Amino acid sequence: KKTDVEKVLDYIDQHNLNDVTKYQGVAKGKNVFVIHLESFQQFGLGMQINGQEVTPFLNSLYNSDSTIAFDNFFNQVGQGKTSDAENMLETGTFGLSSGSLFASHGSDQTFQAMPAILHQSEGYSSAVFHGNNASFWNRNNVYKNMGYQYFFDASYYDTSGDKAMGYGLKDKLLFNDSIKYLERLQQPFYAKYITVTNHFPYTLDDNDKDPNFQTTSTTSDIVNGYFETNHYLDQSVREFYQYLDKSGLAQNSVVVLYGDHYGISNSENKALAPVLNKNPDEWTDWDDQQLQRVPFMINIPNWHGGGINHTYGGEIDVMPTLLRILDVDNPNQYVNVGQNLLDDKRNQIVAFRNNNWITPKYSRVGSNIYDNQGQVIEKLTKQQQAEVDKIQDEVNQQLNVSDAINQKDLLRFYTPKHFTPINAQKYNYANGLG
Ligand code: GP9
Ligand code: MN
Repeated sequence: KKTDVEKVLDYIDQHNLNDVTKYQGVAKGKNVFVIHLESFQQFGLGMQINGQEVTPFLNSLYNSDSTIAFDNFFNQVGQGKTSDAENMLETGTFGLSSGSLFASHGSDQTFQAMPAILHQSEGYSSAVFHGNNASFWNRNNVYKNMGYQYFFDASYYDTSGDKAMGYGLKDKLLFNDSIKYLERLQQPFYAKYITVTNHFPYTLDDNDKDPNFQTTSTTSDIVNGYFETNHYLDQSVREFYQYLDKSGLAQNSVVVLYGDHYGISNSENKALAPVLNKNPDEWTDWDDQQLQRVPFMINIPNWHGGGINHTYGGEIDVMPTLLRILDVDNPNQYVNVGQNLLDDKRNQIVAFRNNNWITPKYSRVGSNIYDNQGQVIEKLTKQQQAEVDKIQDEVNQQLNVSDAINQKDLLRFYTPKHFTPINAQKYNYANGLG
């Protein structure tokens, strides 16, 4: 009888891809910036409102040949929202089927996460910059178990007066006021920036609004506000890139940008549909699923050879992908349930936390199976039924293996050959010394 760990390792052996792909090592040894674009969905990219691009800078990154971009990349978060996205990107496992893994397990979970892997295998230092309190989503405890050396939370910035909004320091200030800490980090570093301004209910102080950007005039303040905070977020990232260029950091860095989950919930569909040139009366839950796309971009300044990759994938696939573009040794020794986005042997099955899924051919939303044009397939042929059943099995297995790892904290019993288990006591974020 196999132990739980053996079953997990068997799954990973047959599910992980280990081909050397086109971009293997393309960013080896570079500083890694991870920019978490809060609540930013793919449909914002390329959108024009009243003749103005909503996110001109992100559009330029997306279309640049210095960027490997994805247009069928989906968020796969559960109730843990931002914290589920962080968990997927840095541990290669899903959040929980309910609640937040960070909150319920994070304080004493055994992680073998990206900051620790990159530090031990490639000598990276690591930091998170986030304008909210350290205890939100239990991050101050989780990050120590992930091996983050530094966590520059709200206590490191001046958040007085109108400098903070909603969940913390406004994004333009986060990128600017964190520079004095970033410049102290030993290179190469892995630095994650978690933005907050583009967060429900998407309000902006008047003096943060761009007078040249005229947002939509739908019946929903949420929808109208969303494009304003999208635009603000875009300006924040542009200003950060100006710093990267001026400081020379752009030369030896790779910038990973991703949207963490949807921003507009389907309660606003009536107002959103016309903005997307859709008829609100024809909107189905297939359309809702289509909007679960979020941007994922790997931008390497002054490098050429990128392009838009149409593979179907999601947040669970980011870790195996980054391990390869950074050329980390023997990437398959690190437990994750994803598949390298750059490997064309991928099964292109995107599992959602609620057991729904999407592939290039079909998608399942609740009790409906849709074709890729959004038509419900009322009567599946035997052949289609067999295909759909196989996809569902893959989805259930991927989620079950992930839940076994997290619910039973199985990494206590498996340590990669050259990995030293993390000792959380080593980290003290209060005075910023790792
Ligand atoms: C909280 C911020 C927002 O610090 O990350 O989190 P979310 O509400 O998206 O989970
Ligand atoms: Mn979020």
